[in-house]
Amino acid sequence: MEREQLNKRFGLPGVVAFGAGPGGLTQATITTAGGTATVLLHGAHVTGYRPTGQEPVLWMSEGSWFAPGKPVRGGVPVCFPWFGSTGPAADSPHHGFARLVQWRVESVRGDADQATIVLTIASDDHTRQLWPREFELRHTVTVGEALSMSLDVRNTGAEAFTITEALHSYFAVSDIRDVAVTGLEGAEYIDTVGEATRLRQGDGPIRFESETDRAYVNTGAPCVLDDPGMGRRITVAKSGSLSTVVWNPWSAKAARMPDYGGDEWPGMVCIETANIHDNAVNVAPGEAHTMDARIRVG
Ligand code: TA6
Repeated sequence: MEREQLNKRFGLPGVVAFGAGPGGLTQATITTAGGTATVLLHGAHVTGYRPTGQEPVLWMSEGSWFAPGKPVRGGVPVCFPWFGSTGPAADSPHHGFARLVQWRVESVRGDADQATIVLTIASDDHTRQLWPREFELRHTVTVGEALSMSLDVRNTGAEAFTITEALHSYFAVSDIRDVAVTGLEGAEYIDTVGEATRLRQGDGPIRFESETDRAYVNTGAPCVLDDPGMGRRITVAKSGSLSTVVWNPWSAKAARMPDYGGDEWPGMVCIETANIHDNAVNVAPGEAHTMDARIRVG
């Protein structure tokens, strides 16, 4: 649907407007008293969130691609129907296809205090080639005092299916070497730097001294990102999610990524709301599953 039609049908004057975003991709800009956010129809990708009076909460690489069929490096990629390289084929797209396709606007609602956009995709000939299952996927993004995201999958086919998924949130930080993540104390995790190893988080916070790529499992706990350099704490709460991924590529891996500016790695950390590994989700025909993330400063 063209932007003019989107504004006519879904625009909320002064609150939700559709326009050309980076790379000319259609983007919803959501402006409320509590904060602003931007969401691409490409991948239903939240590219920015800035609470009023605060620095941007989400990180975006200067080297990110913004093109149909390409992943965006930053914001909140939607990883579905698989996480990482666990797709059905050797050439399955990393982190699934949901972040690579154009989503449709289903609805917009709200007011100057809080606004919600609902985006959706469903199985079609393209997705069936990648994953022979029937589904509807709905991403509900609410902006106000917090950024709330709700990823709802419904099995519209006759066969049960199992998914892994993530809201792969990239957070802006002063310097990765000075931040700490709490909330995962005592949780079991799979360290995927080098050979995958199962370990257990001690009773202290997660601190970062090198490439870090950990999938914490069987935990519904909220996380707190403590960033003294920016003088803020960011809380990542969740429901319907039993995995949390914590990632920073560090310098060497960052330098190898074509869509990641080489010297940007100190400025970000991913805290991803997920269901992966032990926490893969089985959805019976006609059933649905919802995973929620709620991000706020403080
Ligand atoms: O969430 C961590 C991770 O799985 C890392 O291993 C790294 O691959 C990252 O996701 C980014 O993946 P992408 O496909 O977006 O480059």
